[in-house]
Amino acid sequence: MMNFRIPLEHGIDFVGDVHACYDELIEGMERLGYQKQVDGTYVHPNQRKILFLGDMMSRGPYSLRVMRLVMDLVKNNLAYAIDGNHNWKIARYLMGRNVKMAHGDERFVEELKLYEKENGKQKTEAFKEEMKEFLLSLPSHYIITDKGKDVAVAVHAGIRDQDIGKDSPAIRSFTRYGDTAGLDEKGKPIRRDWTIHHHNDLLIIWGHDPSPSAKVINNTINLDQGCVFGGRLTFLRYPEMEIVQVDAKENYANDQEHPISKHFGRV
Ligand SMILES: [Mn+2]
Repeated sequence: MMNFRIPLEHGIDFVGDVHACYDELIEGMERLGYQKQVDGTYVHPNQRKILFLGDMMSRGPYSLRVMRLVMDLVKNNLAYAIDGNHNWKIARYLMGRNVKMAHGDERFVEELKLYEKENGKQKTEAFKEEMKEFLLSLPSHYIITDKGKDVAVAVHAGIRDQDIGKDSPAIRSFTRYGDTAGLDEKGKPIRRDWTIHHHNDLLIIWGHDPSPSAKVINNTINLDQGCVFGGRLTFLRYPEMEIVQVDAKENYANDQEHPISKHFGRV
C-alpha cells in the first residue's frame, strides 16, 4: 500500500511543470535560497524541500539535465516528485513499449541520442534504466501533513475529493490527464474543470494546465504558467503562500498558436 503522506517539516517549495527548462529551474531554486553543493545537488540552509508537480521533462531543451538533478535530489531526500502525463509517456517509452513520441516527447529521444553519442551505449543504458525505475516509482499524488494533520495535496492534473489518499487505474488516469472529455476537432484533449467540485479544506496544488497566472479556485492553486511556452516557471513557498516566478528565457516549444505564448507576447 502506497503511503501518500509526507510531513511539511521545515517547509516545501512546490514547482509547476518544468518541461526541461533547466536554466529557469536553477534560477528559481537559487532565488529561493537553495545552494549548490560539490556533488551537483542543491540544499536549502533551512532544510526546506522542493516538490516537483510532474512533467519535469519533454517539450523544452534540457530534459536529461533536469532528470539528473531531480533524481539526485529525491535520492538524497532533498525533494519529492509526483507522476504526470509526460512522466508516464517517457516511462512507457523506456520500458520499450510502442508509444508515439510526439507533443514534445520527441525532444527527449533526440537528447538521449546525443547523450549516447557523447557517453557511449553502456552509460546511456544505465541512465535510461535509472530514469525508468524512478518514473515508475512516482506516486499519483502526495498529501502534506503538518503536526499529524492533513493540510495540502500535490497532484499533477487534478483529483476528486473522494480519491485523495487512494489509488486505482482510474484515479491514476485522472491525476495524469485531469477530467478529460475526449478530443476536440484539432485532436487536443477537452479538459473539464474539476476544481469547481473541490469542497474540503485541503489546499490542492497542481500543474498541467497552463494559465497566465497562478490560478486560485476553491482552495486549489495551479502552478503551471507555461514556462516552456515562453511564460513563467512558478514556485509556491508553503506554508508561507509566497509565489516566486521566473520568466522563461525563450519560447522553447515554439508553438505560435499556444495561448500562453500569445498572452506573454512570445510568438
Ligand atoms: Mn501535464
